Amino acid sequence: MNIFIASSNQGKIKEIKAILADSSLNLLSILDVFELQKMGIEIASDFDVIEDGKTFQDNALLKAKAYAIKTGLPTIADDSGLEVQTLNGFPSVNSNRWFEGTASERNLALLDLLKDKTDRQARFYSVICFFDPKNNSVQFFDGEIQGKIASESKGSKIEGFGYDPIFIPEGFNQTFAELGAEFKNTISHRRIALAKLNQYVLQDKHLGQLE
Ligand code: ITT
Repeated sequence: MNIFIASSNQGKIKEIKAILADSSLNLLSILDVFELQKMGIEIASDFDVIEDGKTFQDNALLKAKAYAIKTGLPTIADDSGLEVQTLNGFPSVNSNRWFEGTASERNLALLDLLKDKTDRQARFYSVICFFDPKNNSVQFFDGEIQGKIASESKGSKIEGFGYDPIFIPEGFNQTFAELGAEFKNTISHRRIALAKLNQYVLQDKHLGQLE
């Protein structure tokens, strides 16, 4: 069962593949150039979708639909972000866009916004959209993980992407980057949303639609 991952973020693609490694799904992305070529699918490595939706759901749908139309494959897209309580949920859907610079520069900029704040509560939120171009069916699955923003960036040279070096999941005292991808993938917002997706596609009544 082929499913395309609608993402240009290599860290995210790697996580989605790792989380669903034990499922029966054959996951493809822009990185699988040869496999796609064999299937007669051409998609540029810089294929881009303008994410101008107001919500995670809007943007997840925009991405899933665009890649599904391009590839002809059932497609999943993840739209996700970090929401910091004392900043009224900022940066939320703009997590990848509010600051121009590298991920580590952005992490430092966020730490700077929080430098005098004692309330460090935050959450990661993910919405996965599943779009099947055969019948235009759309499904959404979500997941969240609560935690706090660290006082400094830690573990950036170890593993992870984005805000992983500054996010400490609830119940732990190390950042996601320090805890490592293998562990992160057992508890993350993305894991929770993808587990729901996996349940959905494995139900008999949906199997017939996917080849
Ligand atoms: P695609 O849209 O191509 O999938 P993107 O990185 O632009 O890639 P989003 O629009 O969903 O993806 O932006 C989500 C941003 O939120 C992401 O770039 C990270 O900065 C942050 N983020 C989301 N989940 C994260 C995680 O598990 N660890 C660290 N940062 C995360």
